[in-house]
Amino acid sequence: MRVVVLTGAGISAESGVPTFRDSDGLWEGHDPMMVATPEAFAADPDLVQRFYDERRAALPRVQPNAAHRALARLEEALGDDLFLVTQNVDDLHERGGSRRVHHMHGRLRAAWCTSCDQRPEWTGSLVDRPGCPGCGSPSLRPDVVWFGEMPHGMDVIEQELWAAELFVSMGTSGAVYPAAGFVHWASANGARTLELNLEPSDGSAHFDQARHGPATELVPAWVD
Ligand code: BJW
Repeated sequence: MRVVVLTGAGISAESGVPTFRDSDGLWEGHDPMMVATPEAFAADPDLVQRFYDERRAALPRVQPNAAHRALARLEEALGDDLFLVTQNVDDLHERGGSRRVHHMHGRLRAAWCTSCDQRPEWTGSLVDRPGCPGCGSPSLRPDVVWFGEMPHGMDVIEQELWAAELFVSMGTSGAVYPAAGFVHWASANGARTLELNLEPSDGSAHFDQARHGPATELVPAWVD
């Protein structure tokens, strides 16, 4: 059976990674949603870089949880019949054992040179921003997808959704498109759809089935 799994911030919440919309936390007095925009980067690049530097620096302090590990077991069982697409920019799926992860909103550990279009890994040596290792330009930015930008690999995602027999969305509020619309793309082609989330998401009513609770309980129970 061809399965597409979409994950969001809720799957990493129990690892200690803050979600976007249920945290009351401001970052240095800013709403994180206002920082994760091209406009914020144009207005104050240092502030936005610091936001991502801090999140990147926090990665080694968080560990994959039972939900990430369950999805790695699912990949073992289904092989190429599983397509795992995440909105998360952390690396917890990979560290949980998943080998093929499609990061539609980019990765914290990657940089993007807007001058030469290379995407080097954002290693420790890039923290001081010496410039792009390819062309030397200072135009490196985090390789993440902000509002108004095109998510990565939409063509591949669309193909997978059309071919899916089962679509499962987990740990996402359903507030951000195009990911929030995947349930419609999958069900239009006859896939069954399932939501696993702490609470009903904005799109809950569009799924054939929904189960609500913490990801570390729901995801292993569904996989195993
Ligand atoms: C738990 C839990 C636990 C907690 N267990 N669960 C209509 C159609 C198409 C587009 C638009 C549209 N209207 C507006 C747009 C444009 C816009 C958009 O969607 N705006 C909305 C605000 C309305 N979208 C875009 O601009 C996107 N690009 C685009 O549309 O290009 C054109 C295009 C059109 C058509 C096809 C293709 C392309 C780009 C969106 C980029 C989003 N970027 C961010 C930042 C990434 C970098 C970074 O991390 O800093 O992505 S914003 C932020 O939101 C981040 C997330 O990936 C994303 C989604 O958040 P997520 O993961 O759902 O987290 P939360 O916090 O919202 O929810 C967590 C959930 O977990 C909650 O429900 C909790 O209950 C649950 N939870 N603990 C289980 N323990």
